[in-house]
Amino acid sequence: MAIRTATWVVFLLLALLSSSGGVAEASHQVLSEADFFQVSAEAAERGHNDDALRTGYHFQPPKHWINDPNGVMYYKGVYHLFYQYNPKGAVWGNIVWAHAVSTNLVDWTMLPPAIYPTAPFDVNGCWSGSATVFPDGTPAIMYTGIDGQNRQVQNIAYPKDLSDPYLREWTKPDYNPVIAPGPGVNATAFRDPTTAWKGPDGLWRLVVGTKDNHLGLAVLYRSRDFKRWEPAPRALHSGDSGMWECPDFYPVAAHGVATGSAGAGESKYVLKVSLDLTRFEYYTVGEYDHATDTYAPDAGQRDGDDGLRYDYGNFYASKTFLDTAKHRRILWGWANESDSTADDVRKGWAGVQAVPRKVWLAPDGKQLMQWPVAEIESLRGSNYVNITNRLVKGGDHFEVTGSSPAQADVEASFQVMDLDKAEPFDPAWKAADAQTVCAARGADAKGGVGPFGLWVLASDDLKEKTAVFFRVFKNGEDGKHVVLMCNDPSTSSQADGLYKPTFAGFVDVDIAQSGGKIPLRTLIDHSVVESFGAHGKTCILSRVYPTKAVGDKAHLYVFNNGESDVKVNHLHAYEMRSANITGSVEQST
Ligand SMILES: *[C@@H]1O[C@H](CO)[C@@H](O)[C@H](O)[C@H]1NC(C)=O
Ligand SMILES: *[C@@H]1O[C@H](CO)[C@@H](O)[C@H](O)[C@H]1NC(C)=O
Ligand SMILES: *[C@@H]1O[C@H](CO)[C@@H](O)[C@H](O)[C@H]1NC(C)=O
Ligand SMILES: *[C@H]1O[C@@H](CO)[C@H](O)[C@@H](O)[C@@H]1NC(C)=O
Repeated sequence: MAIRTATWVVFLLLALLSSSGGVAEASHQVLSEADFFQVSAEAAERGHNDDALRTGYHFQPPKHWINDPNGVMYYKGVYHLFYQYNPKGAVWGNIVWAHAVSTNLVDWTMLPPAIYPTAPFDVNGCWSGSATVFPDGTPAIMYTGIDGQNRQVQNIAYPKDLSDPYLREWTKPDYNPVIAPGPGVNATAFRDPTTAWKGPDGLWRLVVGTKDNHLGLAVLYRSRDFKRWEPAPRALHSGDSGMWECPDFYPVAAHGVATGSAGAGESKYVLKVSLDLTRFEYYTVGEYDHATDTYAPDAGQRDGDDGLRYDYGNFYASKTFLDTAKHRRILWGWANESDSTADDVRKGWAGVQAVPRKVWLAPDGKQLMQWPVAEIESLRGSNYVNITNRLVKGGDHFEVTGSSPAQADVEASFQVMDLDKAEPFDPAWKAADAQTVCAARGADAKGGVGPFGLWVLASDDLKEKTAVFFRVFKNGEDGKHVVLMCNDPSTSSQADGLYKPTFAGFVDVDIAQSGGKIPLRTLIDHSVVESFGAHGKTCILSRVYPTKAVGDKAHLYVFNNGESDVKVNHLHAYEMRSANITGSVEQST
């Protein structure tokens, strides 16, 4: 849950709206409709084309602010996505659980909010949480309520009508909260309960994120009846990285085989936490000791900011669930905007969800793999381009014409022709340095092997373009190549006031062994560039706001700014149809 934004949002809004009483109070800043339309009209005059930046197949409601995905689950043939939502404006505040359902993870029916403040235990907000599906197939939701004293407490909600596959209405028992912050627990840093799992002793367990000074903690609670919860004597895990939000804990097996709940006795587990301080997430792969109810990352796993990320870009507060229909684990994650709060207020919307991704353990057991769920491919249109075996000499680029690249799915495989041209890798570079290395050598900075890859959402004069690319280095110590994947949005827009960080991650592949080949898939969706390197080993989502490269004015190119030639073994660029979004988010009264 993104609470840190609250205060500065208020200041910005106050600055923005010198006029009427658009801002109520600190934790409930809302724009009145009148203010909203005034801001929108000014925007139109200044020539903004905000609607052209809305996504066609990345989940987003018609308007207003969204953040964390919540309570994701599969129930009776229906996928449920709940998400943090402000029903009154495009800034954080008034948080409820909005709700959408789908039978294919692509097309969505919007429903009125499922969980919203009604009782003393959530009167100041219904923040993030998770669904647990019991062995008899019925679900429950645990979420963080902000109570009358602004304490974060954990509440339970049950479906009112189990025969409704859409689970539109939820009941909150009077015995809430079921978990209140005990002695020694910081009541304003105690949130985001996980999906529960049953241990060999028959007790239910779940984890809540918290902190003790700078120590982030995943604290464990146990229950026999899902109603009375007792704190365990020790945390599941902890780390010196500040507040842990949105913990997610689940078993994984190799080869993408779906696994059950965290209690299923699998050998490997994943613990993911979202770091409130840096606004990044990391995960480790490790082992769960049922006897002590503690988790330990495997040797070699980096437990901290230098750790593995689902996504090295704009991706936060993520949450997985087990899709029992298709025996896979699916990951949802929130991508916030990279424009200013004033822009968001003007646009009337802020925040999207990344495409749902299947996650599984890599064969070497050292990291996860991710791939957009196959259902997304049903949106590929009849308009597509195929390129095979095309050589791109150092310094060259070419345009990929024939598809509609503002809303596209591009799959390519590149092959480096001369790996010996790789520049030396500095052994001092750690995983967390990927971004710095890439920022210092942007997409236009010539290299030995690379930068090569795609320019997406590019204008015809190339003044606007977002680069997704690779650079390859050679490690002097072991002679191995090191592959870096980057997203450089520094020239993505000619608009001012945008946040345009370079995002990057190393890709754990042996590129020499694969004959110099490295695959890339990039999903382009107007203001989203979501890329998957090496079949999903390294992923980067970036938000960009082109002013010229919009709609049918957007272009797609392959470029190579390295000394070594690169061959495009193949490239398929598909135009993507828009997802079918129906229903209404509005609360019926
Ligand atoms: C509790 O957490 C809040 C929010 O991060 C922080 O401002 C406060 O200093 C913490 N209180 C204590 C006693 O650590
Ligand atoms: C283009 O590539 C796709 C995917 O490999 C293939 O299914 C299709 O037949 C190809 N089309 C042409 C015209 O080569
Ligand atoms: C979109 O969904 C609605 C409601 O399910 C359905 O009636 C309509 O045919 C769908 N449209 C398309 C283009 O799939
Ligand atoms: C998304 O927005 C940018 C720009 O305002 C911030 O720098 C990020 O911290 C923020 N990310 C999250 C997860 O809140």
